[in-house]
Amino acid sequence: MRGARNLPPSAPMTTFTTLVREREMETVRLTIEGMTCSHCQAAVETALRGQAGVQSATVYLQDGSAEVEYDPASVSPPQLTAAVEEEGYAATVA
Ligand SMILES: [Cu+2]
Repeated sequence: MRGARNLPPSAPMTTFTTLVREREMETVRLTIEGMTCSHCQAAVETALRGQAGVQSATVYLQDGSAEVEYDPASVSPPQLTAAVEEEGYAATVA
């Protein structure tokens, strides 16, 4: 058939790297001293969750610990422990 296009051999596939800017979250475990009841637990959780860059914070009353998922570009573990200490509990990076 006249006019049929002569298609070029298929060009090598270009790999388009989809840059899903997934924030690189980090997790840190803190040791927290002084929590005695669920009120303490809630206070520490609120303090941690109130920090910019904190994605999630779970406080374990019985363990005296917390697990915090955070964006290292926004907040650092020393800032997290400082936030807990402002609530009146001793906190260290586990
Ligand atoms: Cu308490």
